[in-house]
Amino acid sequence: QEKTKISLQYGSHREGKRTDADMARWRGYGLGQFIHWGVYAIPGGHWDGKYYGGAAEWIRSWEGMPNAEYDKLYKQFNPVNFSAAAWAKQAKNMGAKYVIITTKHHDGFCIWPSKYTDYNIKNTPYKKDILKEIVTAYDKEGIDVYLYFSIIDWNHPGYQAGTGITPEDRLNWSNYKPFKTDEEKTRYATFKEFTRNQLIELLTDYPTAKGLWFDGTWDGAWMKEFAWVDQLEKELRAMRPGLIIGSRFRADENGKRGFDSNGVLMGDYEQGWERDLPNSIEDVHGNDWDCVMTVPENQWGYHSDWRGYVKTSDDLIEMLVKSVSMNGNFVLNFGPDGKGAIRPEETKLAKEIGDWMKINNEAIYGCTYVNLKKQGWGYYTKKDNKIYLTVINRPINERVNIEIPKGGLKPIKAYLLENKKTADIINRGRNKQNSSLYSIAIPTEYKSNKPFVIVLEVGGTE
Ligand code: FHN
Repeated sequence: QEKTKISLQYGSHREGKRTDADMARWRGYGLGQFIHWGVYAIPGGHWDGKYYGGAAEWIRSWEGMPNAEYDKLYKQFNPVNFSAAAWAKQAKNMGAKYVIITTKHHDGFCIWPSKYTDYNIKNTPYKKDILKEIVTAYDKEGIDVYLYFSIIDWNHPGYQAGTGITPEDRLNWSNYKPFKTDEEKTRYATFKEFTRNQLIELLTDYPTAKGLWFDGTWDGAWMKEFAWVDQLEKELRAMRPGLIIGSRFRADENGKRGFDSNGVLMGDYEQGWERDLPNSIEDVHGNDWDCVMTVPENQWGYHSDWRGYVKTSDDLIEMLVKSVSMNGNFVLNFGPDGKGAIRPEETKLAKEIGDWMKINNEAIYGCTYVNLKKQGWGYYTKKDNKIYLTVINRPINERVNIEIPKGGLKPIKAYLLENKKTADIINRGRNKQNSSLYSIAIPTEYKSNKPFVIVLEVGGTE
């Protein structure tokens, strides 16, 4: 029985995927790069000789970090090792098709010379517009740029999450306490106007950016402004036809974010997969989505002392393929240091992923989900008449098994993507469910210490 729909004025304004060319391009990216860079890169997870175990970009919220000290750090921001061209080249070599850059994180520091606050790059010793340098360099490499923007802004005097709200309360919408006094309301009104101005400024001054990536929108006061935010979203979209905005921007009138009260996605793609991946295609409900992933467990900005498990390129390649196999993009985070250098661990990963992508990118770019039963060896992706089998766990019997239901596409030939060597297709008959069973024999002489791809050309039906 169909659930009755709640009538919503500020819910999602579209059902189903966007069908335009800009979104089709987004869908084909496969791999992206995230960059978290701001003044938090200077302390790099330490203050006054003490180690901060939280995410480095949150250090200002730590009791060991006096806010007044943090808010002065920008006076030292002088990234003498920064080269936008080098970053962009590295991203290109890794195989990234888009980049999401933090224009302003929760601390409120702007890497562009915003007219609306002095807390920006122009007032650092560096002075130059870093955002412009980044956008220009990535544009030049043909990598699409998306602007990360935090709604939470710890620096703006008008930013407040509600009456008498504690930092903990801020994380929970139900703790929201509406502003009581006119003074509070006026202050928040200035903050809204400031936010709107900055967003218009970004779209005006960086006209090649393809989209906005919002964060820090769980804030109760912001969510309460659902009608105003909805209007703002319309305004931004009207300013820039084709603009891509994910599901984090606004809440509906019942405080539902990401998905509205009817369970319909808000925005153009789902932004809920942070340091997490869906397990199966059912988990993504037919929506576009991206996964944003850190290299260590939970560090986005630069932390000089990564503790705990650090992902390997094999881990990350698996996540990339897994994402694409479920119609998602995979975005890997980088946290450059206070001088503008990308740390050696990240450079090594970028190189290893890039080496893999050079051989195997055909199994990633523009590829989609394949409706075949999941197998233990790895993941399927597909483009036109080719199904790509990315082998993560090489079977001990050197055979990659597949099962094709009656009416499914018929295998014609198989070969290794790396060297085009034929892989024999062994027909193992049908199972009880009448599906055709095949084994693809991995060519015996083929050795690989990385995940590898078998191309299966298909045609006709089983
Ligand atoms: O609090 C932030 C965090 O620092 C980081 O920017 C991530 C990236 O998706 N977003 C927030 C948490 O959702």
